[in-house]
Amino acid sequence: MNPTTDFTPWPTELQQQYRAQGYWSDAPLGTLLAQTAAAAGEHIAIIAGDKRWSYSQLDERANQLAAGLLASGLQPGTRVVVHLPNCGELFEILFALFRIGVAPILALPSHRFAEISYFCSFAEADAYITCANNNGFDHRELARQLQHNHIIERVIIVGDSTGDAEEFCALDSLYQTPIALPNINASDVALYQLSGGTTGVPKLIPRTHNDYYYSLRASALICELTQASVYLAVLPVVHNFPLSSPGALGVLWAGGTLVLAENGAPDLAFSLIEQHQVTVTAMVPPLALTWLSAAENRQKMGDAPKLKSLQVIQVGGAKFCETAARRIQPILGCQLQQVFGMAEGLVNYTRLSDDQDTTMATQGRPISPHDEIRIVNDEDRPVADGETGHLLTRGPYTIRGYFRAAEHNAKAFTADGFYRTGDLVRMTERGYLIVEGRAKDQINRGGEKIAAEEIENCLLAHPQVQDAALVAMPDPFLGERSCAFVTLRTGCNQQPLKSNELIKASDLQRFLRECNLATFKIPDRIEFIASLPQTRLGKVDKKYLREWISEKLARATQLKI
Ligand code: AMP
Ligand code: DBH
Repeated sequence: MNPTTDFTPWPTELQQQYRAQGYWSDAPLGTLLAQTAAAAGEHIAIIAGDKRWSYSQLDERANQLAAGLLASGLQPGTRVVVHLPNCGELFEILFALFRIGVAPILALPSHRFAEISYFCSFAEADAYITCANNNGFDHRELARQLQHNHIIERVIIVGDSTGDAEEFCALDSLYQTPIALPNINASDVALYQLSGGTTGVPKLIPRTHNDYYYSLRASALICELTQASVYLAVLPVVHNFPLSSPGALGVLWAGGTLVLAENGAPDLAFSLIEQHQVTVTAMVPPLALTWLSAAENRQKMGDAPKLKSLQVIQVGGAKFCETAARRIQPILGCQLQQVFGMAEGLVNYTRLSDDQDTTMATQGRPISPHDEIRIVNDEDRPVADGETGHLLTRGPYTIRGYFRAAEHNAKAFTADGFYRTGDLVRMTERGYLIVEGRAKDQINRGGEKIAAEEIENCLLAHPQVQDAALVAMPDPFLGERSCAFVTLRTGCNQQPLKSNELIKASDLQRFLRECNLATFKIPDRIEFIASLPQTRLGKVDKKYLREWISEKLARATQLKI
């Protein structure tokens, strides 16, 4: 543990203020479940497929697992990588870890060897907790590779670990008689979220018990969750949005029911909504578009989905265009709530009592009266009221620094602790934010964030690639897709590689796939060019590249019409 770079604390004075204001309650996240279990033990906490957990069962299983994890040698103060799809066991694991003071690094189900091996080694994780298989991907094989390369020793498998008895530990074998658990300091890191980032490698976001608990509790209140709420998780539930805004943890705090879906496919989701009388769900804009057209099609066929119970659909992760936003209520029969958040902290919501125009045309306002918002120009000076500028923020649940990233932190935070979100926003007179664009070097592919530099570095590892620049190109469904501009080494351009082979976009895409990256990061399109255009300052002119590709796509669309 290196306290100076692992975690950047809030200034002492502010810590005291956040406590005095009641934001930080000094209750560790493990107590969230104990409290609801004490109040409504028999109420159903989680439904996943044909499995059910009541609050007392979940609480008991978390305690048994906490005992087993400690007995197996995990030490408080350490970290583990958790790599799981939406399943009930995930919550037994999370609460067990919160209760023993071991912080999970929440990898996305789409992450592959490149990302997972990096998290394990960079964070010096003590275990990799995963499942056997998900979506046709063999997680045990990934685990074997990690062990084989001495990246991790201890692997814990949820579900079928047969045949691997010696290398892997079955989660099932870890449930033991509960024991007294260590005292947890709520100012310590509870979990690590991952940043969509802009740098060569994803950044780890340390979230403390105090700040995360506040953000999910306040979110649950804003979203008016109660014991009667039934929340359907269709996005990967480890992501900050469906985990805490108010998400799975918010609904468990409120004593409602969490229904886990493997994905958001309309047929599956619509039938879960009807079956479990779901009241609220959260999704990214492309999924909302998919639901809209699926519902319209089914209505035309006289087979309208039965969504009566659904009161609220939250949409966030990327900008939801106003025309689509206005279709939610008429077609799906429920209210829209826009959510503009970030795993680093700040979350904005339109409120359920807001007027139509605010809900349709803004991305909401911050959770907390003590979220500080600054909108500044390129020189860090405040813009005039209502003008667009860079969004900077600090507050009771926004981090002050990434994990072990001193150099990056110096750029990502101002000297007085504001996080530079990289978003371009303007504020309405009533304090609501409208996202107008982005200054960070990132592609937002329908809510999935791609750091340009990470992919450019991978492309540069190809022997024929001289230089590469990844930019966003417009897409009617995802909002943005990624396009890589590539220059080839002298002599490679259009030259046969081997016998009579030309280097093609698909070769580079295959090369990237072989780098074992999450699939959403593979560029959707590759353009070979003679040289990358430069700005007067000698940087790659990405604005020019974005405009170039977007005009090319527009011309192609016109030709088709
Ligand atoms: P991350 O830092 O990876 O958690 O991603 C958070 C980023 O997602 C934000 O800084 C925005 O760029 C983007 N984002 C999230 N929600 C919205 C939204 N409702 N509208 C526009 N952009 C969003
Ligand atoms: O995109 C995000 O990261 C996000 C979106 C909505 C988020 O972290 C959140 C709400 O909490």
